[in-house]
Amino acid sequence: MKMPEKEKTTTTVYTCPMHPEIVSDKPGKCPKCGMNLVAKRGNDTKNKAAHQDMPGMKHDKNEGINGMDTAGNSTTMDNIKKAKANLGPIKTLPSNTPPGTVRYDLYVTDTTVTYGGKPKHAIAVNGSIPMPTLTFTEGDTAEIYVHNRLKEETSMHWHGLFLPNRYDGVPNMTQMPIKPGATHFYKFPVKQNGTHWYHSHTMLQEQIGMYGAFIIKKRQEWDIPSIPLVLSEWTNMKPEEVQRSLHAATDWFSIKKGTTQSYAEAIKTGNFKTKVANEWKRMNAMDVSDVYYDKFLINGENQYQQPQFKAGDKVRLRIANAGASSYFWLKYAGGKITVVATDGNDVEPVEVDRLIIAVSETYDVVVTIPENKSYEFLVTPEDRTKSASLWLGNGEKVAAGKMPKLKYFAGMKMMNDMMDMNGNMIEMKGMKMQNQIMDMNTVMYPEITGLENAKKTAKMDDMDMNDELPDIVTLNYNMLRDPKKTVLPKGPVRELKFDLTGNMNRYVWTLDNKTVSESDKILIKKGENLRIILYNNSMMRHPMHLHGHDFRVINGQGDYAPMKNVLDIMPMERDTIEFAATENGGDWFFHCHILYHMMSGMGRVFSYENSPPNPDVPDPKLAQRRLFRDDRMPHLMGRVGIESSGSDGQLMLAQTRWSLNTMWHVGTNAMMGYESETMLGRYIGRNQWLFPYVGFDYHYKEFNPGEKNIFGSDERNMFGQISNKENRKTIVAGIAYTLPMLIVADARIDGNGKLRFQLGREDIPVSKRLRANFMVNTDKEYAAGLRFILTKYIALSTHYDSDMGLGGGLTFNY
Ligand SMILES: [Cu+2]
Repeated sequence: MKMPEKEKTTTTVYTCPMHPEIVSDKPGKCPKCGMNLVAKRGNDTKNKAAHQDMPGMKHDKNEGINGMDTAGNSTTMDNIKKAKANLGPIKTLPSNTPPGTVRYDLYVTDTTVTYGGKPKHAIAVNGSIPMPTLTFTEGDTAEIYVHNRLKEETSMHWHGLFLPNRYDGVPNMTQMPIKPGATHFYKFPVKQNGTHWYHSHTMLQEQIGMYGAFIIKKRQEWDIPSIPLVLSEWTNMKPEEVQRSLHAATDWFSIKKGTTQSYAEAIKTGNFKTKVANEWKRMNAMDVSDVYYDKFLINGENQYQQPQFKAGDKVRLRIANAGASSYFWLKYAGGKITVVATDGNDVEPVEVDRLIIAVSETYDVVVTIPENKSYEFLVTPEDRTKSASLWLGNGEKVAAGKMPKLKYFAGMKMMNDMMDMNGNMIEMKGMKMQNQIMDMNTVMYPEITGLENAKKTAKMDDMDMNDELPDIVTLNYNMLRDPKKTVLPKGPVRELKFDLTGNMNRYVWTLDNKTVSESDKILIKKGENLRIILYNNSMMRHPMHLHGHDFRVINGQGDYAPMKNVLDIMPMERDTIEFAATENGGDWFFHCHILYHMMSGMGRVFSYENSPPNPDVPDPKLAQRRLFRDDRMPHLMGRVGIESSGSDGQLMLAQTRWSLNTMWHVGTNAMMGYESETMLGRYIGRNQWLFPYVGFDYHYKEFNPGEKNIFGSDERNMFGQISNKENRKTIVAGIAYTLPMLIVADARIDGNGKLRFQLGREDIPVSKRLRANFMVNTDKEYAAGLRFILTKYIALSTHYDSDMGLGGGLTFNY
């Protein structure tokens, strides 16, 4: 292939985005993770192709891999210059009403919606989902009456607003819950401007309709049309059931999404080794999001039309991600997206092809309608299962192009490499993972790394990959620059560090492995500056939100670091934020805004020292007890098999650390035996692999002298002790430990001094819907079974058990 002229003057080396120490003079695969190497040119290059140096790092190309936190500046400044020129001068108009009191009455009622094709319960405010857009102008005073017409408690939080603590709307923290039938009054001066939003902070109400836009216009505002866009998701499942299912580690959501990542799928795509390595590190299949949703919505509609625009019109979209757990990709069919604000704070305009909006973030963007056609503004959840669209303009439809499916096994391969055997994320040496600069998910994006199909990949390796790949500019936090200096006022600086931690399998999400109820409030002083360093040592990204304050996101923009109130932090990233403690007191929540992460305890409370008492929290002790209930809540789960040979099953009541578990095997006759074991135990450590327990074992089995199994007679166990299976009623104590390959080893001793050692594994993902399990122990018992999952709750099952023999039937899963 003839090389283009520009190529001859530059030196090209190939390196792995995940392993910068791997450098090669020709394209190929990384020996460490198998990822395609990407081209990285020498420093002299200024050609366009160099944009493609590293997926997700395009704006830092000139500086190579190291020091990229400060590097992208010149590229960002170029982008800002271009974006400003393209935006042109935008006329502003003064507000025609003087500052005054603006009153809203919000009536919260139960309602029924059919977003997911079936009538389901939801909550509306003034009959509307999303809740009505509340509009103010800077300098106004907000007076909002929330009338609770539900049969349950509620609350209202004004997300991103600076306000007196008692009006922040966190139940059992800044106020008591609004009782059914009661009205609560919120009043605060509107000191900011920009795009904000509001939502219920009570239980899971935010998932089923309690979210809306909160728009504050400047007194001198841009004279272009502006549309608030509230993004959300809908599931036909009750949110309480979603939450319980996540804790029960159901894989129903991945079956629905087609992301089981089973052994059959691994073998078929040549990823068997990857799958084994993944389970060896005790990981379950990973996804970028946890919940399956039936519909995605823009202002309550899947296809939202705004036909009034003509060629040349500019539109400001005020976008709030009100999804409970979905990040969204934003793409536009009519050209570049110009980002002008985030979380209600202006930024210098930058032009991008796409951006991801984290849960609870807001972005203001300006788009142009190029011709008299209808242009798609496409909203795609990060897992790319479905989408929602806004259509701007009238006429022939111009689609933005669906985003291709994620390459899950590529993601799994990367995760394997990033995770050590102790379940810690390995920090990349010499590589600053921060501010979304290097999107670690890039390995899963076919539009950047090429298709998963092996033939096509091989073909691409022969060519200059850079010319093949699309030049996609993706927004990251390093490109956000405040138009004014944002340095904090002088004051003492206190540094706090948090690791973001989690346990996917048990769905426990924490900071430093502690939930809100397991940790103390963090006392802060008015006048001091807080610098918070966050390290994401979990496998998911988390949108961390601070109530009542904006923070600086320390990026490459120096004194002009952007102000935000939500920080999206990707796995392995280490990000720094800082804020001035300027409030008059109170408790301010700092938490992950993924609703199900927050409810499991992922947060902390910042509390001003010597705060005046909050008149809306007359009994702080009671309030705290109720607040702590949220993440201490136990969840019930179970599995009951009804098969031809009898019944076996398990019921479990578990919370963050404790689990009460009862299991049984009941044969159809006494020769098969009846057994039940009840255990109470505590999960130890961040990974919760260790589980000491105490319990009670009842075993009755008629002794049959002729009976033998593959280990011989079960009259004695493998330690030579006489089995007491005929009639065993005894206390037990033991320790279970999760081994590589997710095999659980269990050693116990019973009240009669009998020892038992057991190995077993549940839920081996054989194929998309087929699960296998096995168990073997030193009492010469063994079992193996298969389940074919039909619905979330029902599976066809068969199993062989050394006591009960072969059986088949149904297994109910709860
Ligand atoms: Cu989270």
